Amino acid sequence: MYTADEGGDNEIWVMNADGSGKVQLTANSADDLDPRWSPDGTQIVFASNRDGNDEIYRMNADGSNVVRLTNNPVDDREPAWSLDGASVAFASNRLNAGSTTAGSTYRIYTLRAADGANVTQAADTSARHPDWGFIGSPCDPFGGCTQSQTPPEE
Ligand SMILES: [Ca+2]
Ligand SMILES: [Ca+2]
Repeated sequence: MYTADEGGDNEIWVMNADGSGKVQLTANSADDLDPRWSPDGTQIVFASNRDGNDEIYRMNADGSNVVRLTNNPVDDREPAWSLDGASVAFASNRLNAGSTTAGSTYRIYTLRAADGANVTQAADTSARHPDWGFIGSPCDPFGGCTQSQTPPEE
């Protein structure tokens, strides 16, 4: 899956690993960016400014059934599914989880993937480009790496 600007704005496409079978999933004059697969491969989250500013959206893997998960005048970008598919982390320049006022920095928030509810601030620190860690990883999704990563002994 990738984004491409072929006429003034970005669209989301999927293709096979060998480059065959290209399918365009979005078609509009706004920027559609940052697509990420759901863990089960059935849905995609992405960011788009189709409604005037950056919001988080979810759609089926074939581009159907687009659902807007955020709705506010601040920037919401860079979504990433949790490993259980229940939540989406994203970067926003809102002042705090409940605010619709833009601040001076981006922080990481999470919301419920089903409907965009339960917006929660993940960490009170300037951050962007969230992703989730795997269980057993030495790196917490938001807290950084807490264990030293030494090579396994022979
Ligand atoms: Ca577009
Ligand atoms: Ca927004």
